[in-house]
Amino acid sequence: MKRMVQASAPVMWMRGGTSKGGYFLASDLPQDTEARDAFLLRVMGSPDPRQIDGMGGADPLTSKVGVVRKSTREGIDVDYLFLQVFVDQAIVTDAQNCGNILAGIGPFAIERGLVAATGDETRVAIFMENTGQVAVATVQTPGGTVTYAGDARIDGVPGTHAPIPLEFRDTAGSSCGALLPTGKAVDVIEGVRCTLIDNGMPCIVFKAEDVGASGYETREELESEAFAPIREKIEAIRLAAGPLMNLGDVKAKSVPKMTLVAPPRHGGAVTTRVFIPHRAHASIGVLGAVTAATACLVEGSPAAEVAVVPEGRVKTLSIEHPSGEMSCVMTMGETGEVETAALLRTARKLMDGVVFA
Ligand code: NQM
Repeated sequence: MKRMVQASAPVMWMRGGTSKGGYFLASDLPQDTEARDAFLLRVMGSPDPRQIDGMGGADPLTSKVGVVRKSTREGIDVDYLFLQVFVDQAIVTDAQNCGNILAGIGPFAIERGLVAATGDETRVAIFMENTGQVAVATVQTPGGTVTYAGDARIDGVPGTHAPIPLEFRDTAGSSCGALLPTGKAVDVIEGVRCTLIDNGMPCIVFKAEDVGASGYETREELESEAFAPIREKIEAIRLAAGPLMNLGDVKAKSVPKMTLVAPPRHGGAVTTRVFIPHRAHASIGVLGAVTAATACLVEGSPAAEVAVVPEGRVKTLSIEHPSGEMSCVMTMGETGEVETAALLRTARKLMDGVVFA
């Protein structure tokens, strides 16, 4: 019997960092996962490469959903579940987190009355349900109201907006069970030296030159016909590495992300180009950047070989990407592990209303 799809739901559409998507209260979505996913596919217009019959922007970076509820956990304000709605396949997955959509969660939670503003700034503690970890976002709330206007600039987004600093702690092994799920700095897969790593996002990090790329390509070049043989090689590495990373068969999964690294060109720590995993990222994901920065700190890894890493217990690693850079402030623990990571994002409310499936 064909199931009925829920007809509509209240939603806020927001840009979070360099991504965009629908922000829902958990109570406004179907509680049954299958019904929820059927609703969200209709909302986004998937599967269809153009998402012409829905809200999605025909790009994985604009086909995203944040589901938010008030938390019952000690010291936590809200719980956030991230859902990636595939563009050209009927798949909705919670198998990855998203630090860009995370940037909109604090403002959304305050706007919906789940969190009270506490003065000019409001700190929102967010439990990330996908990986069971906590992030703290600081939202500008002058006069007790969220403001999106400000002077902060992030690469990949035109103009300036209110700053939303994000802090992460203990993100190692978020989905793979350990920072280095194979226990090694280097695994050779399909003849390529790779680091299988997860500091908030499962990633495979390897030198661009080892797959025949420069590492300085534009997004268009990475997605061009001429690059197809390299993309095939990269996908072969991904499929072989998935089970080694405790992720099982990753054929229909959006992780691990494939991170090509090369020496920095603009005074940063490292240059990156990322496949997420089949489209090329226009910049880099937030937890993807934290993980790439962490790879630069793993002794003997391909990333460490090309990176320029600053001294000190607190290090700012500028991760260069196709539309600029993302600065990750990493605090190291006593034994050289990454204890916390912090970075700057912005977000903007685009519409608040009702979406129809
Ligand atoms: O890594 C895209 C994005 C992301 C993920 C992706 C992200 C993160 O830019 O935390 O933000 O890697 O699929 O939204």
